Amino acid sequence: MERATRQEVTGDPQGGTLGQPRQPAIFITGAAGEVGQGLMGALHGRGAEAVVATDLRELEPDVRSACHAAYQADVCDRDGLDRLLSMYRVTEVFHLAAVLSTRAEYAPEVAHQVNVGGTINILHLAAEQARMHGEPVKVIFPSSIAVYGVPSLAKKASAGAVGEAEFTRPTTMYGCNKLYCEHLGRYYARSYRQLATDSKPGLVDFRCIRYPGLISAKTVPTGGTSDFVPEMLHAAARGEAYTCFVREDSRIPFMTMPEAIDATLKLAAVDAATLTRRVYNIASFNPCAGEVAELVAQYFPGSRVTFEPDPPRQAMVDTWPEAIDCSAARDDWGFKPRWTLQQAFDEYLVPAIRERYAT
Ligand code: VAH
Repeated sequence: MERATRQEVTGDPQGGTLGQPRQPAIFITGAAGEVGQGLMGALHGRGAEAVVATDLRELEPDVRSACHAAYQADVCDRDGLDRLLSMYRVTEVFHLAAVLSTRAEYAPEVAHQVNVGGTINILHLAAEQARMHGEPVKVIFPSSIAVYGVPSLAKKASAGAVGEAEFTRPTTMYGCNKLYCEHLGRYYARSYRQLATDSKPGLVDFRCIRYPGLISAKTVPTGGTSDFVPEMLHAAARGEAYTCFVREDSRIPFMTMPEAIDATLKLAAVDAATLTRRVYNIASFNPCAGEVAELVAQYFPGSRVTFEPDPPRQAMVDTWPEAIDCSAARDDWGFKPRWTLQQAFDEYLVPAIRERYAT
């Protein structure tokens, strides 16, 4: 088991010396991932608490330079995390480390270890930090539309915008993991060690966003099943042909990475009193793969997209809803999409991806 090793420390590595108050810190796991890189960029320069970033992989120099301290650490290594964070007073955790849905179907037990074992380590760490410092610790957790398991294509077509509590019968290990972690988060927020004499409710302020498929112009997707849209766009921008692994009519909710990061930070910042639930759906648009291919062809006329459905991956996508109801996020904390799909292409995806591949 890889131990937390200090990769590079910028700023005061001790986070305060013995006897002095520990430095307040925002802790990020999975900082080298697509969402992690987007979040690090958004947090950089916000001037809030120190940002302590970790990932199993080495962090890129620009990610390292955007934070107070960066470490290679394994979320499955509870002792290593405890040692690492004993130097800080953790006020907030963005727990992004995960094995995504496609990769999870090749090593489901590893996915369970990371996605569930890692999350329970983070929730435990947050509870202990909160108990030590006398303040609740926010844990911001990305769930996914993979928690849904719509039973048939007919039901998928007729279901309309699906609410948070509907069809939560996932058929993937990743979806099972994420759904269970949503329940774990509620437990740590409301009932943690409820029979213990020193039980203290409210130690963990768990807040969860169910991400749809995410499209980033800056990072190339890996390991996801919703990645057919970003993969198609990046291939076109590189001038490469793309063979799409789902049917043209495959339709699920999506949003751009900047919108997902904005929503995540908004949920993290909002007053807890305004929240009526722990888990929120968010999404911006829900194109089918064929509609995305048509848009890609408009901006990249030389693009060559063919459709060769991969049956098992297609079956996973077919269990995810065409649309999700985001009214709870809208009503509780003012979530609203920034772009339609066309606007996203015009104002973010195409300009940013052209710049990415030009340099
Ligand atoms: C995945 N990007 O493809 C994730 C997503 C809907 C699935 O959460 O695994």
